[in-house]
Amino acid sequence: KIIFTDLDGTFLNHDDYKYEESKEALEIIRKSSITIVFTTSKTKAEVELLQKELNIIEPFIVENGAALFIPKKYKNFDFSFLPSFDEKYYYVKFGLSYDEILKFFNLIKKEFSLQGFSSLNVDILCSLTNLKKEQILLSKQRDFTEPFILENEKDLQKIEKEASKYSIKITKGGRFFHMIGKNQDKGLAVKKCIEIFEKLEEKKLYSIALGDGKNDIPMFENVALAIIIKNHLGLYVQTDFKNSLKSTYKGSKGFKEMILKCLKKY
Ligand code: 2M8
Ligand code: MG
Ligand code: MG
Repeated sequence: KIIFTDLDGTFLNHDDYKYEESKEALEIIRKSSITIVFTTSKTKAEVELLQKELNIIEPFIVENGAALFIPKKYKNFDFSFLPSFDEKYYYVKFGLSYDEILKFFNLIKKEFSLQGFSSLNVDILCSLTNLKKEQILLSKQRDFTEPFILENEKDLQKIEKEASKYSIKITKGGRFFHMIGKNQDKGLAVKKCIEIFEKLEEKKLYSIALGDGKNDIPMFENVALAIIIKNHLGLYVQTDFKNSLKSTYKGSKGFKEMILKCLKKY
C-alpha cells in the first residue's frame, strides 16, 4: 500500500495548521510500514520542517506536483536510475523553474493587480495565512510555482489564456491561486511515484489519496481509492471518480477518521 495526502485542510487543519489527530493516524501507518507521501502546494523547505517535527523521512511531492523528492537510501531501494537533486534526495521534476514562472507573473501582474508570494511581505503573508513568521520564510523559499491573490476573480479566464502561451496554467488551493507549469499536477507526480515503487517492489501497490481541494482532483484520478476530506467551508470537492469516500470531519480529524476506516480492512 501507498498513501498520498494533501497537507493544508487535510493532514493539517485549515485554520490553525494543527495535526494532533493526524499524528495518531500516522502511528498506525508507520506500524504497517506503509509509505506516506505528502503531496502538497507547500515548498520543499516547509515539508522538510514538518517531517522533522513528525520524525519521519518519506518521499514527498511539492508545489502542486512540480517535483517528487525521494530520500536517498529510502527503505534501502536503489533509486540511482533517477537524477540526483543533492546529497539527500533523488528527484523527478514536472514543473518549470521559479524564474520562468516569475518572468510571466511579473509581465502580467500590473495589468491584473496580482500579488504573489515573491512580492508580498512577511507580515501580510502572516495575516493572510495564519502562519508564523518562521513558517512564512520557508513558504517563500519557492522553487517552481507562485501562489497569488487577484483583485478581480473575473480576470481569471483572461489570465489563463495568457498563461497558456507561456506553458503555464492556474490552479487553486485553500487560500491562493497558484501559477504552475502546464505539464504538472498532483496526479502526474502521484502516477510516477506509484510507477517507481511498483517497479522496485516488483508488485502492484494499492494506492490511496486524501485531499480537500480542487488541486487534489488529478491525484484522486490516479489512485485506487480517493478520500475526499470535508473542506473548511463544510463542502466536498466535486469529482466523478467512482471509487471515493467522504470524511465526516474536516482537516486532521477527518484524516484520522478515514485512515482508521481504511486500514482496519486490511
Ligand atoms: C499556499 O498553499 C495553500 C495550499 O492549499 C493555499 O493555496 O491556500 C502555499 O503557498 C504554501 O506554501 C503555504 O504554506 C500555504 C499557507 O496557507 O499557502
Ligand atoms: Mg488542501
Ligand atoms: Mg494543498
